[in-house]
Amino acid sequence: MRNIIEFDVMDPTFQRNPIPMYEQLHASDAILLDPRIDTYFLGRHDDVTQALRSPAFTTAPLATSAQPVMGDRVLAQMEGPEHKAKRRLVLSAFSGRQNRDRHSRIIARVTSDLLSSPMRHGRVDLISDFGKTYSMLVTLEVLGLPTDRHRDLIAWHEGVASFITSLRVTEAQKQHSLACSRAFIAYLTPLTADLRDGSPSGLVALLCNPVSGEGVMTTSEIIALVLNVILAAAEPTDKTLAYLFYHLASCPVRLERVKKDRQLLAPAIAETLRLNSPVQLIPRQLSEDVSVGGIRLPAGARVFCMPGAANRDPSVFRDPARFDIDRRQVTTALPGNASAHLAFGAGTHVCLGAAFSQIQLELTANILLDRLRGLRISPRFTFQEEGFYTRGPVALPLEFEPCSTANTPKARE
Ligand code: 2IO
Repeated sequence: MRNIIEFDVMDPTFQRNPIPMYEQLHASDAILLDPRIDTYFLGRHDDVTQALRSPAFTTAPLATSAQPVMGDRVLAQMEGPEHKAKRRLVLSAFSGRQNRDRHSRIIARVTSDLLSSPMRHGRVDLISDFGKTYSMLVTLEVLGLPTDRHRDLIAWHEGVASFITSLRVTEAQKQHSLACSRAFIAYLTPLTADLRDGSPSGLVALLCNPVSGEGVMTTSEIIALVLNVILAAAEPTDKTLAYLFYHLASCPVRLERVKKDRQLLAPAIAETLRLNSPVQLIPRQLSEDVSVGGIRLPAGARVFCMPGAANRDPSVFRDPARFDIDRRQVTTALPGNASAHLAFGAGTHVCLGAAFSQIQLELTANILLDRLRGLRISPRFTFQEEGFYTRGPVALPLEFEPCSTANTPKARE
């Protein structure tokens, strides 16, 4: 019998570690309800799949949680032909041989450049010394935007992202996020205007100069789409990379295995995304009464899908808390290998950057594994995570053999 468990999503114990609550949800086949914010939380794999695939679960909440800081609607808010056309346009900048080659060159160069200083010192914090800058630089270059202001953009990104990913914001936080959003938009606006009649490579140029009859977009539509892609590409990337290296470096046998057989990187990334989904919440709102596992949720109800919980559903993933690169088989008819995870969502709004992120993470992880000899997590470090909407390691200090000149093709400082 399915039931409803009431909980407090703001409870610090839950936010520090949501996994016991996920386990409780699975043990009793429950749906969670936070009566304080009148919102249901789905964490079973089949419930989350149903919600993400059903048009009755609309993306209306984004109008208040994202649009104010994006300046216009994001892709996830669109439906029908408009969604199809714009999604296809953005996707076209990420697919095809030429784009992939260009992206790979960018990713390899940014990774090498950012490694040159850590290589000399034999240490790097994968979040603060590498990941945050790396994810912003790769995103900007792929989009075809200049990188000289990347430090400002990282700060504005944080302000904008915190608005979207906070379940409750104080007035001061809101004002800060809105100020970051204004600064970001003011920075992007003249850049896109300049690109309107040029044709350098990258998504931004493509959005500014649509070739087909898919309609010319207004400036605020273009900026919101660009911001959407910047956020979606930058926010989860450093987190996933750090989780991946945590899972590798914390287990020397596993690290050696992956170093020797790089084919294992793809399943290691999938397993990382399953076990430590960087996006833990996906908001929806019901356009009509819907039954989820026999429980009737009323029209208008707000719902959060919890991919991080669905990815630990024991009816799909055997021994779900275990990091298992060889994960293949299942306990039910569902596929159950790590790629059955819902970290990229599902349905029409499934992450359009999923394939790009796979290439990005694999390429960068390969370079890190090649260059960082004797890789280990710094002793005395205690692993901690933060965030509940987007979640990631607070830090990941790594140590390795310093290397003065070899393998540092371009020392840039
Ligand atoms: C930017 C949470 C970083 C998306 C979002 C308002 C829309 C959408 C997502 C992901 C990741 C972000 N939502 N990407 O969950 O584009």
